[in-house]
Amino acid sequence: MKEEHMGKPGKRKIALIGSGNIGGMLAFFAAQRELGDVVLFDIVDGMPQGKALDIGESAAIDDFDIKLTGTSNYADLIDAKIVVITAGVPRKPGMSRDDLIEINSKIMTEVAINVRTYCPDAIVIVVSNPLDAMVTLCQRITGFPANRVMGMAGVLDSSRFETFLAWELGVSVRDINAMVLGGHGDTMVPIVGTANVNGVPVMDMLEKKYGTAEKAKEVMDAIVNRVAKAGGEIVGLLKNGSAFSSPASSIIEMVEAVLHDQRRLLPVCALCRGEFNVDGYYMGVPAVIGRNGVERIVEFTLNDEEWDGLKRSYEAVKELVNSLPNDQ
Ligand code: TXD
Repeated sequence: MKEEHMGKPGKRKIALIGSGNIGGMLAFFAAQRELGDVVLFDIVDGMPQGKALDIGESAAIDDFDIKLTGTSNYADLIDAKIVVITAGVPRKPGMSRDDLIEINSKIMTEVAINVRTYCPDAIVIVVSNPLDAMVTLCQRITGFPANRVMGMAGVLDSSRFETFLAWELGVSVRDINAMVLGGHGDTMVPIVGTANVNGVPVMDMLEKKYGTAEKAKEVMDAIVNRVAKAGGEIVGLLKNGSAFSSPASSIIEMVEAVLHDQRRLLPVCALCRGEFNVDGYYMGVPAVIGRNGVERIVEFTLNDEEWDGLKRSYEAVKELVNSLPNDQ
């Protein structure tokens, strides 16, 4: 069954594989921004069709004019310009992202084979957890050049970091610039040294607020710790699923960077070939994102603590990726 909701045909196609919480939200955001025609894919019969219809029925109010399709047939994704993969199982309370590796590897394998067949020229953004392993698997199976396969995690983790900093400092989140690098797991590395409020170092502001460098560091350590556990905090509250609004916003930022060739400098999960001393593995690093996907990875100077953190995170990513089931 295929449900097509007509708008102006012939726009570029955005394929969303997985139409659950994140996929549905993504379709809505993409439609509202008229980023292209949206195809929602899922294996659950009727669900992607229902979501396509529901979102399509808001077009008259929200004033967008694109084609939305819901399907369980991979052939409907043919020649998509960009593919976002959220297919998989989310965490339940108490689970780590890594606990999902076995089940989500099976799903990713099936998805990647179909992406290779039906969307051979697409830029692919992987979202399913455990992120670093799922991106690796997707790139291996599709055989696409690494610049066309990347993962979303850093944009979300950085947004969480910026939000907590804004709350702590009592300033607009708009003025905060901060990045989280490394793997998308407990070892992720919020980069403190370069975190700033419109150029003013965050640590200077914390020191002014609390009087001593020690107390400022204590406060920052608590924020860093909350960032690393922020996904789990939401899983614990929702009890039945994981974060989906902020992940969808984060993905849209990357999709727009690609479709509009914006050359945004974003923290994304990209294949490193020596950058940050990471060789042959996917990990969260700053990269310029444009029409070719990952245009280039940007290295910069880290302090000793950040280097140590990144090294630890790299070890964890290696262990995770090397544990990918062999039969995939
Ligand atoms: O920062 C990040 N990268 C993340 C990742 C932030 C939040 C959530 N993150 C992960 O994204 C999460 O751990 C999951 O692995 C994915 C998707 O999260 P979502 O919240 O959207 O999960 P849902 O609502 O369960 O949706 C997943 C959908 C669901 O509708 C299934 O029917 C579908 O995936 N699914 C499949 N689709 C296509 N093909 C296959 N084989 C398949 N199996 C399940």
